[in-house]
Amino acid sequence: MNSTIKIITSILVISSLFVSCNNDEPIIKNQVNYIKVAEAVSASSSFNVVFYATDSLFVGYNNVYFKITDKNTGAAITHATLVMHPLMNMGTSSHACPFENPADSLTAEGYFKGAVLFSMMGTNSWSLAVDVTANGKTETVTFPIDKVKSTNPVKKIVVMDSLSTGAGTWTVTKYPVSLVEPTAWKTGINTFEITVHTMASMMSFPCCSGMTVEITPEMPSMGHGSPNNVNPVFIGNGHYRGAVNFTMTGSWRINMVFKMGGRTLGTNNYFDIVF
Ligand SMILES: [Cu+2]
Repeated sequence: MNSTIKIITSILVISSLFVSCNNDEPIIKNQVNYIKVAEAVSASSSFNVVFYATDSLFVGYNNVYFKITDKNTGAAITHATLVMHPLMNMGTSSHACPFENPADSLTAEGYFKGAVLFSMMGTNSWSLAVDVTANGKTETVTFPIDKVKSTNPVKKIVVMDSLSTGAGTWTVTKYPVSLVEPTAWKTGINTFEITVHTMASMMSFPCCSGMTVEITPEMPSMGHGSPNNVNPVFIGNGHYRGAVNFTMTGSWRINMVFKMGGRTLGTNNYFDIVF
């Protein structure tokens, strides 16, 4: 390439980076795009808290981010304890969903980062209260949530375990399972990370550590699977990580078998993936 062509090519590449530049889209593809979900002031007006996500909130594992400002000094707060309380108001009843409270310190990009695993879609029915402890004060902020959308294919399933407890009686336990990684699939080896929680009550979802997970990806339309997959193993905090090998693009199904104490829990559990 001579230098003129190089310069023209550079200009084309640089300008193409800005073609899709608007308020909704990142300029650089791999940069995390923080979307402001809501902003609120805490109960006694000590803190201003801005709530961000990286996508529209959906049923499944959502990374959530917060920036906190001291209302009295205007200073950004860099160390705080955040305790989250997601709640869905269903009219006659209400329930929570699994969540992971943020760490006490900021990410490299300056956010308190946690996760909320919304269990149902909803319009004006979910809210997120956050107890913020910083500078010697604890105050609660409450964010109403306009919308939690469903996704197709789904990113969250529920494993239903029915344990016989005698003639005609069963104890049913629900295990919400959410897809964490990857957020974008590729041909070849993909990190495959899920969370498993136990639905102890409508309000309590402890993370589940004792599960054995076996995965079998298949391409149903073509009747084949793939080699070199790695069963997810427990890595802490309800997370299980393995690897899925997709040998081509298209529609895949990742079949999952969940076992605890040698017993298989539920049947026919899978994530469909299209890429
Ligand atoms: Cu609900």
